Amino acid sequence: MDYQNILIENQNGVVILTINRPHALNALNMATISEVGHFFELGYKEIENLKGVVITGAGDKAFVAGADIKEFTGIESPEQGSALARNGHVAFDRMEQFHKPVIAAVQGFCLGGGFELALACHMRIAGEKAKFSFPEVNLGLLPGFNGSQRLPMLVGKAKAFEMLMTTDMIKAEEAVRLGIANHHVIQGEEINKSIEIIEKIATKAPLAIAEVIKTVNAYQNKEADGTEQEINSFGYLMTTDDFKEGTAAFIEKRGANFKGK
Ligand code: DAK
Repeated sequence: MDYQNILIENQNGVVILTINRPHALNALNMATISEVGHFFELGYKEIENLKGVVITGAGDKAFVAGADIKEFTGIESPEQGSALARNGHVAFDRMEQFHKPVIAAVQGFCLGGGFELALACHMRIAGEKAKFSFPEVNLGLLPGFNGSQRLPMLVGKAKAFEMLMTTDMIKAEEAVRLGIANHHVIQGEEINKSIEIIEKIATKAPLAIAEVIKTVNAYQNKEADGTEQEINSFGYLMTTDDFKEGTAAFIEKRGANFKGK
């Protein structure tokens, strides 16, 4: 497949997958999510001696500044919204279940859907300018790609509530303290550190690594209603007036006037 929104670079068996939409701070539109999903289903098979994947964003300002807010229009029913969320779940789950290590190299804003992308990776390396936040409630939404379920696994329920409800930004050092990031590094070293970890893992038994990935993921897969709840809540919220107001306010660069409807 010819990718339009992501770059694939093979560095001695380590793939650097770059979300390449710097004009929109690498915001994830649906096409980008499909391309990421395609790479983890089929695209990777073209890489010989694949050791692992580093996911990063183009430029030094943002890893990914969320889902593409300008694409948030035309949703008429909760079912349509939920279907979109489900597509994202499929792509991100495929990445989480990938049999080789997948590491997010986060060099700047890591927001909303971008934070969800990073949380679906097996590990995260934060540059000193990395900033993690879930701003969805500013737009009248909640995370739609399983972030509401993955975040509390790392930080616990109370901190997850705080982050999801206040939208506060978490910096690199605190991200490590909270268990969101594995390491923080000086700016510009995120990819190198990720490659170093993947090269180390590449010296271990590949089947064992694949089983470690399956097993640790099984701990997370609790068949909880939380995931269904998120999908249904997401679909519902996409049809509310507050959601329309939140997205319109962003696009028009003004404050939102929410009505609770
Ligand atoms: N979407 C679209 N464009 C974005 C964007 C985004 N998320 N973030 C930034 N941009 C664009 C800006 O509009 C601007 O474009 P121009 O105006 O130049 O054309 C350009 O990137 C540069 O951004 P700024 O001028 O705003 O840069 P600043 O340094 O001033 O600010 C910022 C950086 C990161 C603080 C700011 O850009 C910002 O607040 N961005 C939005 C953050 C945000 O709210 N992200 C969305 C979170 S909600 C879904 C599933 C999941 C989700 C959605 C749908 N489905 C199943 C459908 C998840 C939702 C989210 O991610």
